[in-house]
Amino acid sequence: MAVSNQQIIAILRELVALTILEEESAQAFRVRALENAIVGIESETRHLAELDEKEMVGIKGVGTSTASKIREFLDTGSIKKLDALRAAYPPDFVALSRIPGVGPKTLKRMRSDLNIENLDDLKAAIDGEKLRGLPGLGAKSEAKIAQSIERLGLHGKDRRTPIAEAMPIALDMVAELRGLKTVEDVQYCGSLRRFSETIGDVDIIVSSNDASAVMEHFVGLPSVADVIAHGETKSSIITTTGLQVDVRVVTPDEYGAAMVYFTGSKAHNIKLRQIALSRGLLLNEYSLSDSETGKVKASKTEASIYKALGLAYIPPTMREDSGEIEAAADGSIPQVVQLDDIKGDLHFHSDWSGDGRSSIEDMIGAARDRGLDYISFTDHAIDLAINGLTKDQMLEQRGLLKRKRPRGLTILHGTELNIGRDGSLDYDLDFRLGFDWTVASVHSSFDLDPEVQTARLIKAISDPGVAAIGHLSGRMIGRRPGIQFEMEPVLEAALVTGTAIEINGALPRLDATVDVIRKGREMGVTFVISTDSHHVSNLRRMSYGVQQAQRGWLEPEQILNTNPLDVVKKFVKAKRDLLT
Ligand code: DGT
Ligand code: CA
Ligand code: CA
Ligand code: ZN
Repeated sequence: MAVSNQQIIAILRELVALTILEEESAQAFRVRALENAIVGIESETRHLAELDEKEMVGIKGVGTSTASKIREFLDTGSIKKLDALRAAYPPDFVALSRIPGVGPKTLKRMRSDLNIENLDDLKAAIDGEKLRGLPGLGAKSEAKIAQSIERLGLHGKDRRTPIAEAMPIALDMVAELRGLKTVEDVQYCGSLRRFSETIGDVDIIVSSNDASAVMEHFVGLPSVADVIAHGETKSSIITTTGLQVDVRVVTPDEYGAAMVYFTGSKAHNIKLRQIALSRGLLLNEYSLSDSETGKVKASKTEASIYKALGLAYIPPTMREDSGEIEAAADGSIPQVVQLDDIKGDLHFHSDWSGDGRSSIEDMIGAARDRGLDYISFTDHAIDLAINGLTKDQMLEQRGLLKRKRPRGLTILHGTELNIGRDGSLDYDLDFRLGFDWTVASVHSSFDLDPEVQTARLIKAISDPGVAAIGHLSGRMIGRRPGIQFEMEPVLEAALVTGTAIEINGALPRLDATVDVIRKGREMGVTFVISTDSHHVSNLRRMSYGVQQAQRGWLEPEQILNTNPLDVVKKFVKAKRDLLT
């Protein structure tokens, strides 16, 4: 099967990460060239595999050197330069570059002066107070690096992969396997299907009567770096990015039972098996059967298995043994939000924002394609360096949007405000009240004390010109821990002022966190699920936001944008009436 653009982007991303190490700078010319190429290819609708080098160079951002590397990859399955870089910088060493405070120059020094090759070496150097002796570092930066390691939960061999890195790889492999003629169905399972923030390994289940063909194809995929096991019905590989993927092939008859088993969680499975035993049944990865006669009661679909166990169906995102089985048994399990319930998107950028990458027209087209009833453009407000819009630009945009009347789609004019260090906001209150919708977010000062952050958030929440708080913690999973704040007072303030808390569907964010959603659900806080799209390809994040909401057991009634537009407008007005 042809190499997909997504696979090429993955390879280029790896090249970027390794080139930064080699050049000792993220600003180096070669790094920028590769990054520009990635941006261009992300917007490209043609298959690169079908283009020659000249046509590739025609894509915005793609230079001749990158084009020839892509061609080399397509022709030979590898790139000599990349192979050399991989040899020079093994995955354990590259992993160190993800630690905040460890730049490429520091990393090189650590290696040359202290022989640091992996996390264990680095920890030993920190314990021995050796880092502080390196040029440019001191006791303070040593402590900061130690804290980053602690907060990110990077523990040597059991390194976990952020969902944002694992998901595209899994989706790609699922698509590859689905393309095989003998494959009836494919599903990624395990922690990824439960939508965990970090993934140990990816587990893929394939329904097919021709296991060996599936195995053969799988271990030969271009993103495979190492084959750990290649069996008749199961194989394990390591991808070029260092992620393990297990694939198992089952017959169509066993598919449902296998999905239940390999989706887990383990604790959920153990409880299911106990329920089965109490009913004289046996549950394993092949079927649910009568423990005495062996007669199969259910196996083809997950739904049939839950039903035969006397349980309501439990969505994968809820299978954590946190009360869902008991709730499914007594009929009290919440009917959590589904993608179909969502009517609009209220956090949406265009290329008027410095970091936006699609035009207003293209973003409107994408929203219509998704069948949304309403959107609110929320380009960045002035205080965000480089990216933000002046008052005049905002007014110009408002006028322009007023003239657009796409059929079936209502366009609101909003903005994404920046919550300053002290909770202050962009523009003045009158100007803020001129928008139809506003989302206010933290984009700076991540390291303040929790009391200060709490007061900061509450101040922003108390502003009548703020309809919602965007990506509440500001975290980037696996890269930045996000602000620390006291959850209850913040949620309480949102509740009493009538301010929505966003569930941001960008995979690196998934913010609000599950803890916040569960607590807010209990308290009766209103949430809004948003994509924070900066490009037409980002609209798929709505499904990720929905899955995050499901993990918090959230029902559509508590989510603002499951409602028609007039309810959204009333929500904004009610807060303004209350506070002005
Ligand atoms: P991960 O990979 O660490 O992010 O987490 P999972 O949940 O994907 O765990 P993994 O890959 O070890 O196993 C996939 C699923 O297989 C797991 O969620 C439940 C099932 N499973 C694995 N080992 C056991 C076991 O010993 N007992 C039971 N009942 N289920 C298991
Ligand atoms: Ca797994
Ligand atoms: Ca596994
Ligand atoms: Zn945004």
